[in-house]
Amino acid sequence: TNRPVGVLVMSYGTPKSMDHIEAYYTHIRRGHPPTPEQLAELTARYEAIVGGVFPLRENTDRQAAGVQAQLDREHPGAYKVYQGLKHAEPFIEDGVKAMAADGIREAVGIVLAPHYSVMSVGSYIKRAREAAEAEGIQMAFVESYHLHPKLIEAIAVRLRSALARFGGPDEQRSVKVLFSAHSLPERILSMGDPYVDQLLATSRAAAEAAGVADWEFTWQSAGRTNEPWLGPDILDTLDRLAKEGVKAVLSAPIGFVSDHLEVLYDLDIEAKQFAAERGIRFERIDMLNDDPLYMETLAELAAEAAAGLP
Ligand code: FEC
Repeated sequence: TNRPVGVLVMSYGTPKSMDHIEAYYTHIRRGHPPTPEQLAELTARYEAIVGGVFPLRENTDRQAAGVQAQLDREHPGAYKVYQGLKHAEPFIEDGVKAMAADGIREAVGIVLAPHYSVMSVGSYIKRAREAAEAEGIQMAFVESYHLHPKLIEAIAVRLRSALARFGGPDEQRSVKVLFSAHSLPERILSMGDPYVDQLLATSRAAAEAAGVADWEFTWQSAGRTNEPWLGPDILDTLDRLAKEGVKAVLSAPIGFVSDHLEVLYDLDIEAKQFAAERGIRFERIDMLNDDPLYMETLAELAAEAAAGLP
């Protein structure tokens, strides 16, 4: 039979509307509803960025469509793309059920996050694998793609064009590039998790490709829990850089691929203001969103994973 191979494109998910923030937050907290204060605080952050539209949803939709279009160009009719979200509808399990309803027997899964941690990508894969087993679908997964040459090139292009905003070569040389990613609880270190090493490898490769000599890696968006999270946080890093006399920072949040809350609020509003208070000009590279090089990266990886299916 010539059934297409399913491609489950997985992403974090965002509320459908302002009314859905509580349900979304409760899901992130594994079923524990937020306090009214926590809910109000998160709602205020969304209000600051969205104006009624949740950009992550549109970006994930465009990325899924972009991967389908790229696969259709390379392998007409061979693949059908489905979406599965971690914390919102359509959930990962809904995506797997949709494949089963269409008669899909073989599928690959890929996450819209290039770096593997057992606490991030690992949990998407676990849920998809369990759902696929329940539906009798054979499934293979892309675990990470943090050094894919097209991904690195896409980031390098963004570094170069953002650096040009600061001025000529002399001004650009005085810019500190700050790569960042979502922090995770420190206990991943004792689990032998590849997350930190993969993020540093992406940073190094992208800096080299863009000719950036002066860079650091820092964390962002740590959760507000009692256990320790990976640091230093970007705000602490900015504070230190200000004391060292740095006047210009280019933020490169390579752990993320889309415009969404952790970029549009945590960086563009919170970190930018914090930097300004310390006399630092703070700019950010554009996110990948549905950049053609990124779509090609995902399509190539999906096809490679499919080739490994039994
Ligand atoms: O724009 C949007 O609506 C969604 C933005 C968003 C992205 C995102 C990505 C990652 N997270 C990761 C880990 C955690 C851990 C916790 C956690 C909590 C939140 C909360 C919000 C939120 N995350 Fe998220 N994350 C996004 C949004 N995240 C909102 C809850 C309020 C808050 O703490 O700010 C802590 C959970 C707990 O309480 O136990 C851990 C990781 C990523 C990047 C990889 C990926 O995209 O999957 C890792 C986008």
